Formats: sequence, structure tokens, C-alpha cells
Amino acid sequence: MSSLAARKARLIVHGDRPYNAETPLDRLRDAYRTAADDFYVRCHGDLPVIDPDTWRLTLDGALGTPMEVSLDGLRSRFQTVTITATMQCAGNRRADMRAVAPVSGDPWEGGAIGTADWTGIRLGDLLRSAGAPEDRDRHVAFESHDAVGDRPYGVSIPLAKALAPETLLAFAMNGQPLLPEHGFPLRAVVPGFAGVRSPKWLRHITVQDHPSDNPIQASDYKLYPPDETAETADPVRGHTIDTMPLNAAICTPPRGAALEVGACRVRGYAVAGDRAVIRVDVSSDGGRNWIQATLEHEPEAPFAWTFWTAELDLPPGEHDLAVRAWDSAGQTQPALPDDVWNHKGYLCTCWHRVRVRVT
Ligand SMILES: Nc1nc2c(c(=O)[nH]1)N[C@H]1C(S)=C(S)[C@@H](COP(=O)(O)O)O[C@H]1N2
Ligand SMILES: [Mo]
Repeated sequence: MSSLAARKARLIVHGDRPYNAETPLDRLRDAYRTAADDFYVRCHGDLPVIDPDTWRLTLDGALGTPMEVSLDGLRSRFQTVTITATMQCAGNRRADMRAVAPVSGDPWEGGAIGTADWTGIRLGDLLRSAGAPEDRDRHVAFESHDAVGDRPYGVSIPLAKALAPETLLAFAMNGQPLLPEHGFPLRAVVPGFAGVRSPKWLRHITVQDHPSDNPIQASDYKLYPPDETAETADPVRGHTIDTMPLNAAICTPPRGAALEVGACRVRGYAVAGDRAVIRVDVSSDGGRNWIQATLEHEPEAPFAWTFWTAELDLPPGEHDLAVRAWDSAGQTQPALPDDVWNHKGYLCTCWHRVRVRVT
């Protein structure tokens, strides 16, 4: 295993404590599956150090029997499955919102996203074996080993999503045990949902009739209207960010690139939460005219991103490249950061724009 310091050196680090870092966009676009060493890291507290031999997962709440299970127990009692899925932070691309007004949180560019093969067991298999109700009008709350202030990290997901076949408790990423910063020894992977709902370093699961009251769930990851501020926003009225909306980014060329006249290959990703990307449009004049990108998607991976490529022919001068994707509901993205601005800087889904100079 590479060292944490070596992996940090590969990323754009936004903070050391807690450790937050994103993948450089050109490297992100190099591989459909993001190498674990290159995968963005989002932490709210210090990395916990966990001994896998003494680690146990406990379950209780509205279950037949409370349970305690070791890693070996999980592996031996439940079927092992692998799912290729994209993980994305709700704050991905937040930096673009700062053109409108200040936003809280780290200024992520488009690299707070990655795709991996996640291997583990289905959370639904575990919950059903523990006697979880199928009435679905419930929530599955998680607690982790890291501390955020004086509480453990904690979030919840609706029981229906917890029972869905794509939702995993994963112990491996791209065929290797999870790295410490990605949740070793066990994390949830909730495909299509914001990364915040995929807790790392799991230790406890409760089935209950209300969402988690942990501040991460109850107030932090909410989408607020643009006329609310940190002072006025009422968490109860904020929208809980679960399913991620349609988004796309240009990975190459980078902003400010100096290009030679002629053919220009533009490459990026698009992602549609629990829908499919059906089309990607690319503009070289700020969005007046559009051409079609070619799409690259793995048919067996409905929760993974789509890679796209467009070939432009650019004359000398300054050009405003832009991308917008379309999803299987026929919806596309808003044009401007003004259309999506909120004080916490979540769900920045406006067209991603890259200005280049051609000589
Ligand atoms: N225990 C725990 N789980 C967590 C977090 C955390 O700080 N602690 N951060 C969440 C957020 S906001 C995101 S975007 C993803 C990031 O996962 P990664 O660091 O493996 O990329 O983990 C989620 N799970
Ligand atoms: Mo996140």
C-alpha cells in the first residue's frame, strides 16, 4: 500500500484536519474507474485508526434480534457482490458558485467525484437476516468511528434505499481492501445518493421510524433556497440531499489553456444520479451553438458516470467552452451559477464553462 503522504501528494488538498482533497480533472478523466490512490477524500473529523480483528458492527432498532457481527462473519454469512458506482460529494463544483456570492465549505472544483468497483455485501441481505420490517416507512441510521465535534459521524437513508439491491456495505474498492481514508474496514456505498449518505468506518446501524438526529443529517446537508442565509435557514424546511441531480464537467482542456489553432478534443464526465445520461452537448461559444459529444458508458453500471468526448475546430481567439448533459427524463442543466446558488454551495449543476485561448 502507498503511504497516505504519497497519496496526498497526488491530489489537490483543501485541508489537512479534517483531510479534504480532490482529484485533478485531467487525471480523473484518464480512467473510467478512479484508482483508489487518486480518489477524492472528504472527511469531517480526524481519520480513525481501527483494528480489523476487534472491529464489530452492531445492529439494533426495529429488528427481530439485535446483532453483532465481525468482518469474517459478514463475509462468510452473506453473498459477496461488486457494483461499479460513482461517488460524488454534494459540494462538487461548489467553486463555481463563488462568482455569485460567498458560499461556505471547501472550494471544490469538479474533482470531488470518482467511480470505483465496490465489493461487499448487500445491506438489504444483512437487514433482512436481522428481521428488518418491509413496511419501508422507516429509516436506517448509521454511526461511524470518527468524531465530528462531540458526536460520532452519523447519517441515515430511507429503508427502501437501504433494501435496494445496489446499496452495499463495502470492504473493498477496485479489488483491494478500503484505504484508511476511504473507510477501512467497512463503509456503506449508496449509489445515486450524495456521498454524505455513504458513511465510512461504520460501527453501528439502527432501524428506526425517523431520520438520524445527528447534525450531519438533521441540518448540514440540506438544500436551501437562495434567499436564505446561515442565520435564517431553518433545517427543518431545507431539502435533504439524497439522490444527486444531473451534472457534467469538462476535464480537459483545463481553464485558461493556451491551444493551437485547429482540432481540439474536449473530454469530461456526466452523471445523472439514479437516471441515465442520454446526451451531452458541448459549445465553443458560451452556449449559443452546440455539438454532440460521443458517450462512453458501461451498460452493466447504471449508477456509474458517463465519459464523453467532443471534437471542436477552433479558430484563433478566446473561446468559452461549455457542457450540458441531458438525462433519461429529457431534462438538462441550468445555464448559470445564479440559477443554482445557495449559501452552503450544494448541487452546483450549472453548465461547466472553460475559457481557452487559441493562437
Ligand atoms: N464516517 C464518515 N463517513 C463519511 C464522511 C465522513 O466525514 N465520515 N464524509 C462523507 C462525505 S460528505 C462524502 S462526499 C464521502 C466521501 O467518500 P470518500 O472520502 O471515500 O471519497 O464520504 C462520506 N462518508
Ligand atoms: Mo460530501
